[in-house]
Amino acid sequence: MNFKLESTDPKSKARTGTLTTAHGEIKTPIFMPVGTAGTVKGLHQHELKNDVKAQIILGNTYHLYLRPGIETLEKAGGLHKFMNWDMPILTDSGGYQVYSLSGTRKINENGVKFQSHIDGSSHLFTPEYAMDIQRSIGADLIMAFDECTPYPCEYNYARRSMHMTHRWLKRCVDRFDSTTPLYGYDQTLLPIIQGSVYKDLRKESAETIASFDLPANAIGGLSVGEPDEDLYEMTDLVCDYLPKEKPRYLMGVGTPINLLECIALGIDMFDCVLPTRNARHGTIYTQNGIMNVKNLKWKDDFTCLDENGTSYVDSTYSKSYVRHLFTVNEALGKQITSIHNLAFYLWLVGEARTQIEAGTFTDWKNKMVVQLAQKL
Ligand code: PRF
Repeated sequence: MNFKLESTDPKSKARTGTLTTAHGEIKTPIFMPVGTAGTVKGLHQHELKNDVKAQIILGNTYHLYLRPGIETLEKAGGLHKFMNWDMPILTDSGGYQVYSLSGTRKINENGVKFQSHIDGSSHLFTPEYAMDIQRSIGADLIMAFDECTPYPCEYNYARRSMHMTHRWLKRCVDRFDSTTPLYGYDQTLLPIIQGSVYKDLRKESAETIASFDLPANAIGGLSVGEPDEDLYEMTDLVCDYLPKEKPRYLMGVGTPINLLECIALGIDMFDCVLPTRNARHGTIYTQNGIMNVKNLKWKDDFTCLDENGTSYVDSTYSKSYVRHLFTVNEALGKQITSIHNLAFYLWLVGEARTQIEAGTFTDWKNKMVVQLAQKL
């Protein structure tokens, strides 16, 4: 992996760059659609590529390990081949899904023992095993095994957990360095900063993670229920301790407004289930605000779904028709809104990039943030 910083905004810490992986280039800032179980729910790979204009997608170790399982993934020749996606992939380590999905789980220094949310079977993830599984999946970018603390979180728990995440990182690096990729192309390991909403812990974690000198850095433990002010304050704080010439990935963030504010703080990469999850519930994001397509208000509105939309679904289908599809619970409704929301997120980060390059990002961002907060 290689990252080239290209331009910086004069009035904020926003930047643009190009990240090069074995499966192609990623122009930053970028949003990564979430494809948990080897699919971005409801979308064909060709729609992701041509309509959404995704440059990289995310997969989850936890889900792929449970189903189809690492044996099948290895036989397929890795996740890229299995799902027929030849562009970059990043996998999360399971260090988050285990906490948010599995029922009973036991965390200790060795790792996390958990029960599958599918059949209740028992499993153990250790930092070493999380590396081995991600070698089998074969993503271009893979994540260290961490503990994402909940919110709120007591100071002493957050401190102890953060130190364990740092020790786990050392074990991840050792395992990663002593193994080789299975499919003939390079993989890159990203470490994760924790520390909850405590400034001294965030500073210590950012300094520790930076000292590992890996090619890119990630920020975890945010967007877990804390106020937006805390999200921005912690993001701003840790970015000051991270090297400028390496990409920064803010995990699990967020709303369109969160993306713009965090781009302004120096973040290069994002992922979040919001655009796809909300799409399936009929909520779409537009430049003029948030809209619930199920609302009675749209019953006989035959204007196109989004007049400023960048994807073909926006001009092809009317608000009335999409509302109808949700009313009768047809799958096409969710597919249309999912394509719309992802295309909107990719447009948003692409436009942010254009504005940063033009030196006009901050004024544009401030205007967009007001528009995005409206309800249609
Ligand atoms: N750790 C990991 N994955 C994550 C997070 C984290 O802290 C978050 C935080 N919102 C999202 N995804 N491994």
